[in-house]
Amino acid sequence: MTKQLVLMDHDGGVDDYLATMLLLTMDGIELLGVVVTPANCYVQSAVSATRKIIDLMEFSHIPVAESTVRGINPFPTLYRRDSFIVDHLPILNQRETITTPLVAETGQDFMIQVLREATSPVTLMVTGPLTTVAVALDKAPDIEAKIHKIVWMGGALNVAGNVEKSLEAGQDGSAEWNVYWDAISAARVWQTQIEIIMCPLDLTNNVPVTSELVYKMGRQRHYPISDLAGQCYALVIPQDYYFWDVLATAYLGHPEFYQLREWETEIITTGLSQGRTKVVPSGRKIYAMDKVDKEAFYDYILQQWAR
Ligand SMILES: [Ca+2]
Repeated sequence: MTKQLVLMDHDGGVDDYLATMLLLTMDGIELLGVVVTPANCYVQSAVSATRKIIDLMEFSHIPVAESTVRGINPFPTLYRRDSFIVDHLPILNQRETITTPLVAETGQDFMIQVLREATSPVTLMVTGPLTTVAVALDKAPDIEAKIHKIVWMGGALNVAGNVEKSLEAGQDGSAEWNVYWDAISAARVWQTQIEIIMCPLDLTNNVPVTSELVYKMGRQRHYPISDLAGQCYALVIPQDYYFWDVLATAYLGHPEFYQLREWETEIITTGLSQGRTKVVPSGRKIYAMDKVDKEAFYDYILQQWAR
């Protein structure tokens, strides 16, 4: 069986590390590298934590690259500091040195290089804003042909966004954070012919991180990866936390757990709805993950992290 080529682009939130940890357990995937987009994190910490996780999981040949793109609306500091905490977790600091390479090029240049050199089209697994992808496409339009599809956690189609409604900030509450950070770049990707399969808040709102599940991760205590996953979720369980990036990423391992639905959409880039993924007639066709077999998903992640 030939493996599915994947390049991951995450933005350093707690959920992003867990998505990376899940991707690394998938047998049918060949992970070509991990790009860190400086959005829901402090990027030095996020790059460091990512490399330590890859070391811990014994895949230290997989390169990590730091994207230097910029967004428009910064993520809240409260979320971004999680990257600093994760980078300090004891289980990630049992070794003095990091083996997983940090490439010299920027994340956007690394993305171009990986796609150009790939022997067949590559799936982009994006769990943060689409800015690095958009910048890479602007710099090297030829790479579009090398992108098999984009699987993306982002957007809110027929539910409210997760950016708080605020007159002061000029936001009506319809935007999802990964779009809102840089809606112009999301709109840029929307202009391509690339197949987009998104995991919107419409679905993730139904898949919470529950205490019961975090306790179950703890009971798999002989497995360091399950222990790390439980520690990461323990950090964020006081917030209303959902399987965002992890739910999107699990699609690569088990697409049959999901039902997709096609929508016609546009990205709103200005005004009070800046960052909204709006359903409009004759808009850009995308697939959204519409339903998921929750029990199968919960069982899957517990099983994959039992190592
Ligand atoms: Ca993320």
